[in-house]
Parts: sequence; structure tokens; C-alpha cells
Amino acid sequence: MKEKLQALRAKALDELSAITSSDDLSKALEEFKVKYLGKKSELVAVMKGMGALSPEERPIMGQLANEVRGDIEAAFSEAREKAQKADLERKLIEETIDVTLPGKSSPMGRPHPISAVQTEIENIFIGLGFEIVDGPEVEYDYYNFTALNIPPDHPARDTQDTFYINSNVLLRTQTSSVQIHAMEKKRPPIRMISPGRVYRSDAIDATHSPMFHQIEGLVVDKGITMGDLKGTLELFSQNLFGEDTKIRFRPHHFPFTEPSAEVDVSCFACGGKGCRLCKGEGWIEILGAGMVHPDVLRRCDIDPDEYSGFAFGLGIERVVMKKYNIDDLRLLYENDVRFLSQF
Ligand code: 2U9
Repeated sequence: MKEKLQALRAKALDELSAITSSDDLSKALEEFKVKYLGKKSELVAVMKGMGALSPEERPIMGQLANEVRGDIEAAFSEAREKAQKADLERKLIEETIDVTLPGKSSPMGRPHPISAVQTEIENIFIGLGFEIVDGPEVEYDYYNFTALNIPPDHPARDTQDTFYINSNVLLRTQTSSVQIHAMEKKRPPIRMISPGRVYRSDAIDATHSPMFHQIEGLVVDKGITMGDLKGTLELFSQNLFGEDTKIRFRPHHFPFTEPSAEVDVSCFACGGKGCRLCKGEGWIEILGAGMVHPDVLRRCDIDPDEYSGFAFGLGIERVVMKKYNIDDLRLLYENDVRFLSQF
């Protein structure tokens, strides 16, 4: 039995030293523990056989068996500790964080040029005491056309080719419908702008799109004149295009305003001398405007003998294209970051 125990110790220690260099250390160590120190190990089997020894031999063999067990356990603990240390060192090397490395930068987003110009225009009008009012994009025919002096057979309906949802519901072609709702609900003084998407059944090309953005403005109060309209649009243009900007009114016709005008701003690229941006004109057409037609006021139960108002409208895309010298409207809708990141 003595030889058996000593041979067992030698075999275990040999096997253990072989394990240290094996690949899957923790698995090999676990298997070793079961094999040499577990309940079904050879050592336990030998110890169980001690009952057959003589009373003199039993304590000597018992002591030897304990020594062998102690040696194997000590060697095992040392090997496991070494393995754990090596594992930790490997992890520390592998998972080192170099705090001096530059971080990964996430690209900063920015508002789309249409949103940026819309916000800029909104802020100018907020500064002039206007409120911003939103309204539905799906609208009754009445609010989009009839209330604005465009009855069912009016030729103006042809020039604003419309997406109809049914015979009296449509996608709004202008945001004036929001202002009709406001005039029905509120009493003057009214000072508001309504920005938003509008829809016209146009084929898309460099200057047309079936969806675009407008801002329309409305002021209704006692004693409002064309002078107020001119002063407001002049201040607005100087804020948006620069303090030397001049404006000019050219007579025009809109069904919902009388008198009506198209409004040009002096070219902010050449100051009015004439250049490519203004096509040699010195002026750029930006706005439509006029005094709110008395019939429009009357339909909203506002007495035109007591109150008067002015209104104006502009297409945001047109302003963006002029401001940033973009010659194709489609670029604004393609969402190509290489294009958008320039603004
Ligand atoms: C009410 C009464 C009148 C708003 C106005 C224009 C002139 C105008 C166009 C500019 C380019 C639309 O985007 S565009 O195609 N708009 O020329 N808009 S006056 O007139 C109103 C608004 C509300 C109650």
C-alpha cells in the first residue's frame, strides 16, 4: 500500500505539471481535481481499503495517505493560483484601454436648410409680435379655396392643380386655410404667420415639386394700411437678407387680396447691380402680398368697414435656393448628406 500511495502521488504531480502547459487550463484543472481529489478518486479507494490492514499498519498508512492527499492538494492549489494569475495577466494585456487614443467622433447633425430658413423667418416675425399658427394639411375645399374668393369654377383652381381626397376634401395648396380658421375663431387684432407643407399636383423638376413649404402672414386690425404691409415686409427682408436690402412692389392679381402685388428684394449677391443670381435684374422675386379682400373678411364675420388687413406669402424653398445659390430644387429632397452638410 505504501508503494501504491507513493506511486499515486508521483503520477498526480507529474500529470499536474503537464497540465500547467495545457491550453484549456481551468477545464484540465477541474478534471484533475475530480480524478485525484474527488469522492471517486483512486486515493479515496486506497483509503477505503485500509480497514483490511493490521492495527499497527493502519495509523502509518493513514498518515501517509493524508500526506499524499496534502501534497496533491497543495500542488493543485499552487497550480490553480498560477493559472488564475496568468489568466488575469493575459486579460490585463488584452483589455488594456489606451486612454490617450483619440475618441470615435459621432458626426453632428444639423437642421435641414428648409427647416433652418423656416426657423429664421419664424424668429423674425416673432420679434415683430406675430404668433405662429399650425393647421391641418388635409383641408376642406371651402377653407382652401371658397373662403379665399376662389369659387368652384374659378380659373385660379386650375393654376393650383390640386390633390383631391374626395369632392370636398383635399391636400391644402396654400397655408391661407389656417388663417381662415384663425379669423373664424379669433377677433382682431390678429398678427400671425402659418408655416407648413403645401401640395400641388405638379411634376417634379428643377423648380417644381408636388410638395413644398410656405409661410403666409396675416395682420387684421383697425386702420391697417398698405404702408403697414410695406414697412413689415421691408423690416422682414432686411432681417433676412441684410440691412441694406430694399423692396419693390409690382402690381399683381390674387383673388384673396385687393390690391395685390408681387414683391421683389434687391439682390443680396450684387446689391442691385445685376448678376447671375438675379439674372441681371438687380431684383429677386420673393413674396406675394396685398390687402385682404373685404369679402374674405366678411366671410369670417369680420366687418371690413371697421377692420382691414394685409397678407403675404412666400415659398421657403425659393428663399433657400436663392440664399444658398442652389439651382435644382430636387437636391433639397434627396437627403444626400454630402449635399446637406454644406449648409
Ligand atoms: C388670408 C387672406 C389672404 C396670402 C398671400 C400670397 C399673396 C402669395 C405665394 C407666394 C409663393 C404662394 O408659395 S407661393 O406659391 N403666395 O403670393 N399669399 S397674399 O394671402 C392671404 C392669406 C390669408 C386670410
